This record gives sequence, structure tokens and C-alpha cells, in this order.
Amino acid sequence: MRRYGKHTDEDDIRSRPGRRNTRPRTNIRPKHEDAAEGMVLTVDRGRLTCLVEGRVVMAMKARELGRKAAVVGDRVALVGDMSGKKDTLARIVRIEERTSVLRRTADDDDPYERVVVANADQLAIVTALADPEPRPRLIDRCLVAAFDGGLEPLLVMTKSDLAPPDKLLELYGALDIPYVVTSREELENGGAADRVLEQLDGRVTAFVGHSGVGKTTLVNALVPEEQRRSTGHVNAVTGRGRHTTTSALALPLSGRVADGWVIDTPGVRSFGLAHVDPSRVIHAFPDLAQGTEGCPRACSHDEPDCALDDWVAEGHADQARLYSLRRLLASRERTEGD
Ligand SMILES: Nc1nc2c(ncn2[C@@H]2O[C@H](COP(=O)(O)OP(=O)(O)OP(=O)(O)O)[C@@H](O)[C@H]2O)c(=O)[nH]1
Ligand SMILES: [Mg+2]
Ligand SMILES: [Zn+2]
Repeated sequence: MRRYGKHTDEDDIRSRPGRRNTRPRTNIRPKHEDAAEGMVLTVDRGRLTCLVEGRVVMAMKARELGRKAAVVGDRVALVGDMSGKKDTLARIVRIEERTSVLRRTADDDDPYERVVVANADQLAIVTALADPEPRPRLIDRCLVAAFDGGLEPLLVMTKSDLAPPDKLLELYGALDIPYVVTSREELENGGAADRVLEQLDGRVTAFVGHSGVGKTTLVNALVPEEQRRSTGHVNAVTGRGRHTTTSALALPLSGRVADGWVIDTPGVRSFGLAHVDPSRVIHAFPDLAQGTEGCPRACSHDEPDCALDDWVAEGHADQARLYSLRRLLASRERTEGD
């Protein structure tokens, strides 16, 4: 499976959504030889908006897909009317294998998991420095979901005009995650967009975070004017956003400054992690993963016999990294309140 990571060249990204599928077919998939390849841009009550060969095409799931659901970012095979004309509807006959999946459980008691976005390379975890207040637990949980789903995390701290980023930067320093800090002024003078675009070039990036942190405001600063969506105010009394964005939407970067896609998503109250396997999180810490070889079976990595304490004491890895890993693993067990 090809991955559209940062090492891919530009042509790949440009040609991706509109290209006909020219991969050789095996006789396992004899049906729909002439299906076109598309990318799901948004989903609304069973109607999927897809980009097919440069055209926006409305589609629905073919019956043969059964219970499998296509989500934003999915690469799909379509048949039927692909003219993109009003009132036409194509059929999605296949969902291609995914390179990554961002999953969340609605909350930890509800093991029903949903795939939020498919095939994203990067997860931009958006946090306002104030209004609403940063919630490190949610950031931790989004990090775990990123590591679990195969997405590279990016921290985006907005509203630095209201509060400084120092405390958060200290908390996440040991994780060595790329970050950008943006302010109202820089949104207006284009500085914010420039710095964020540098991190997005050549990649598919999903933006997640609480309602009102400024996800849509930021995405709007990155895409051409005609693609902009509504933003909402944060309630001055409760400090909460208004859940202005109600569906995930993939938007292409113009290609002038950067190539790739941004996916705006609705604000979340919590990010349930009931589905997460801790060993996948540890893989995101190669400096510590090796040290777990000496751990007892089914070690929680936060118990007296855990080998990671010695691993760090022997100088193989940093104490702060171990602390961060333990904090992330523990975030799976706590319930994230509103
Ligand atoms: N002071 C300040 N306000 C900002 C900044 N960025 C965004 N805002 C404001 O924050 C409010 C919420 O912005 P949105 O972009 O709608 O937030 P969102 O994260 O998309 O919210 P949902 O769609 O509800 O999840 C708006 O009033 C924005 O003008 C910033 O850098 N500084
Ligand atoms: Mg929004
Ligand atoms: Zn251990």
C-alpha cells in the first residue's frame, strides 16, 4: 500500500484523487473492472461526496459493501453516473485498503468504535491556549489515538494572543512532537498559515480538538476563499464552543504554497480509547520499546516490576520520556469529562 507521507513527491499527491486505478488486477477482483477511483471528501446521511478525476461526484454505498462504511479520506472505487451533474448518484463498490485509521470510541464505557478519518498521515491536535482552557488529558488521548492509528502527531496551539504557550510546551517537550503556535494577529497577516503550511506540505492532515479551539478558523486560513466554512463563538460564560462544525470535510491545499489535504472535523468532548492496544503506543517510543523486553508478561509499564525504570536508570532513555509514556498509557484508563 502506498503511503502519502512526507517523503512522497508532489506528483503523487496531485494525481492521487483523480487518477484512474491502473494497478494490475488479480482475478480475486474480477468485478467492476472499469470502476473509477475516488476519494471521499465528506459524508452526510448516507450520501458521500467524492472527488473523481477532478470532479465532485455524489455517491452512495452499493449494497454489496454490506455494513462496511466509507469515511472521509477513504479511497473508493465507483461505478455508475460519474458526470457530477445535479441529481446524479454514483455507487461505491469497494473501499480500498487504508494506510491509517483515526478511531475513537464515543466514550470509554461504550466499546462501539467509529473511524473518524481514513488515510490521514498526520493528526493536528488543536488546543487553544485560552478560551477554552487547554485540557492536557484530551491532548494525551488524541496522541494515543494518533500513535495507535498510525498517524504522526502535530500540536497546534491557537490563541496565543490570549495566553502564552510555555506550560504546554514544557509538558509536551519530552515527546519531541512538532508544534506550531498561532495567534489572532498572525491569522490576519498570514503568518500563521505560512507556519502551519510548512508542517502540512505533502501530507493528509486531520484537525481534531475541542469545540471552539479554532480548527475551522485555521483551516479557513489555509484554503482558498471559496472553500471556507462557518466558525462559531466561544460562550463567554461556559467557555465552550458551539459545535459549529457538524461533519468532517477534506479540503485540498491549493498547491501554491503546499500540497496535500486538510480535514476539518467537528469538535469533540472526549476521545474514547477503549479500542487501543497499549503496545502500539509503546512503538511510538522506540527508545523505550526495547527496554520493555525485560518486563513481566502483560506489564502495564506502571508497576514495581516494570523493566523501564532500570532501562532509564542505566541511561538508555530519558526519565522525562518514560514519564510521558506512562502519562499517555494512563490516559487510556481515565474518563475524559466534558
Ligand atoms: N483570540 C483568538 N480567537 C480565535 C483564534 N482562532 C480562532 N479564534 C476564535 O475562536 C472561535 C471558535 O473558532 P472555530 O474556528 O469555530 O472553532 P472550531 O474548533 O472549529 O469549533 P467547532 O467547529 O465547534 O469544533 C471563533 O470566534 C474564532 O474567531 C485566535 O488565534 N485568537
Ligand atoms: Mg469548526
Ligand atoms: Zn513494563
